[in-house]
Amino acid sequence: MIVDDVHPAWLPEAAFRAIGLRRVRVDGDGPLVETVRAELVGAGATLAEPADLVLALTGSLGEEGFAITRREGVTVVRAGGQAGLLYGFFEVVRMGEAAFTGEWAQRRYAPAMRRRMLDHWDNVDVHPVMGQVERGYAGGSLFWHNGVPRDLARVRSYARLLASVGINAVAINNVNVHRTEAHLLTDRLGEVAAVAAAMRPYGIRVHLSVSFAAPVTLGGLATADPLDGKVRDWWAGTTCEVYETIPDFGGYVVKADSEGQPGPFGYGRSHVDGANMLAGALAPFGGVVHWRAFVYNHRQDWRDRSTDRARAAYETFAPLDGQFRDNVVLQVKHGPMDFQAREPVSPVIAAMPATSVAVELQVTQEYTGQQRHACYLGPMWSEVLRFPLAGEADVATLADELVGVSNVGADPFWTGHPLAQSNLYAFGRLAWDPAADPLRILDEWIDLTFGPAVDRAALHEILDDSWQVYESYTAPLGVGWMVSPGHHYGPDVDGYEYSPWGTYHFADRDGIGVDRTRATGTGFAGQYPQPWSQVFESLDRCPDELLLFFHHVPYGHVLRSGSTVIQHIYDTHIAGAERAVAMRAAWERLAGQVAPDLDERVRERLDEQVRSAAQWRDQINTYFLRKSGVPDTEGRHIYG
Ligand code: BDP
Repeated sequence: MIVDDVHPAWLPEAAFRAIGLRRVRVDGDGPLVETVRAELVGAGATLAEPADLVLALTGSLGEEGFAITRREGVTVVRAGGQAGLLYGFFEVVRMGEAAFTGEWAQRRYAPAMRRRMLDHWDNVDVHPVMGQVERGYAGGSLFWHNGVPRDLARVRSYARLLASVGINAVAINNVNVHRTEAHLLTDRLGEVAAVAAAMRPYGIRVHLSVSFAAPVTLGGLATADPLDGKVRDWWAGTTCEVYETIPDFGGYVVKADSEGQPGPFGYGRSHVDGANMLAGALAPFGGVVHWRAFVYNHRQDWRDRSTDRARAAYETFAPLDGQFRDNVVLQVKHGPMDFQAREPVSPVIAAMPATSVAVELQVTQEYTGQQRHACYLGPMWSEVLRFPLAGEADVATLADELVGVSNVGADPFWTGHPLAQSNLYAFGRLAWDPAADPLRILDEWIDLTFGPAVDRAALHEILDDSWQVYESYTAPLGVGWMVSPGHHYGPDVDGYEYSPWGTYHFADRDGIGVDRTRATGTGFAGQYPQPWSQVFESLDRCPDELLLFFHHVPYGHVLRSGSTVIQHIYDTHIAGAERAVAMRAAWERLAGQVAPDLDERVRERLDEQVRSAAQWRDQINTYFLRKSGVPDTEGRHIYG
């Protein structure tokens, strides 16, 4: 076990107590099997007979699957591959004493998604605007400090945490590839190799974000045109060197033609041309390219239906289905806009049946309180993954992979807000099993992190519906945005209203919302398969929580809940801010049950959440009182 100065997260020594008391046997060889042996010894277990716990490489359970059974007083974990054995070991950790109690028939486990990946938006240098980690709320980068690599002990501990929840891939640098970071592909490749070496014992493959313009900026060529022979040769040669240095390198992540990043459009080529060219360079080595679908015009004005940002990804990619090489994975954000607290599921996920699709979630809380607000995202992700987007097929079935933007940094608690560790945990667990109940996952996390004696009810009271609480005091009914431009923290109702980013609420004195219907609006609703196209199109059938995403309505419009839009805004914002106060009070009940430094950190964050929620309430309610002129039916004081 690795001991360093950071919080052990969900793997404190106590979590290994049951295993530490046992005699164990490990059958099999290989580097990950060695990791399992080292873990067992580190936990205090003895490698001796007769064993209480046997972990064996055998059978045909796939590379990552495993089975656990207990008969005649012996717990047996069987796995087909080394990674499966490692995951089986961590399952025994999660089970605790229950793994060694009673007798039970075989239980089989296998991941639903073949790749369960975290993307870091880390920079090597401290970027003048975005800082060390773009949208990072957990201190500096895990990998670099002031432009140079950090000590890798931390990275190894991180890999261990990730493996314990089944994550098997990490992209280590920002999708916006700045000048210094571009060099990770070539002359700074040694730094990538060092990170890969630290993560390898835990079965995690390292991927790299690359710039589409690299042949020009790094290779000195005159063009990065994907159909140019010299460009193709450059990528082939460069990729070959990458694999000579890192034989198990995962592949490239590419943000192209998006928010200022270069891409194939710059050369009059399509995204198939661009992605397939990189895929061709990676294919001989078994690598993949994660090609992001986050492509839209961020310098637009709202002229007509064609400029709706929500439509952009589908318009660019749906016509290309079936044309990508096998080792291209189209990486699609879960919603059509950009990680708002509430969005409909992206229709692109159903539009690419002949393409590998990764659904991208944002574990880092850019738009959900920036790890200053407690906001457990498991329920949101579960809703996304279980959404029956195409007939019987839900999003988890349509997706081949799950990718999350990491919320981890150099912070001693890993995630800034210690309770945000639950999001990292839930991401891994849901990627493994998207049908898992997010509140059970939370319970598991509480148990491992805080031990069985903690006041679980208090933690559940704070976290269970914290996503809905956050939603209730921020932008209403799916309309999104209303955050301060640039850093995206705190309210600014019109901050993005008159800007070129395609992010509007269209509130005026009569009503609010974006008309995305086919009948009178942008037509975005028409990108969905049935029945969703009709459901979203219909004012009566559209779910309340997405109403303003799809419709522009008067303030007096009556929701399915029976309330009017304006009254809903007042009620939810007042109730949401009250809930933030109640969350803080619930934490008080944990006094003395958690470590003082963690307690202090959480208190400081909850104070800020209470302040910020009140600010949101006051600004949103005042804004809509002034715009609409409609008073609160309860006669409550609305600030301003
Ligand atoms: C947005 C972030 C921006 C990222 C972008 C992306 O504000 O910093 O670069 O997503 O996903 O949410 O590429």
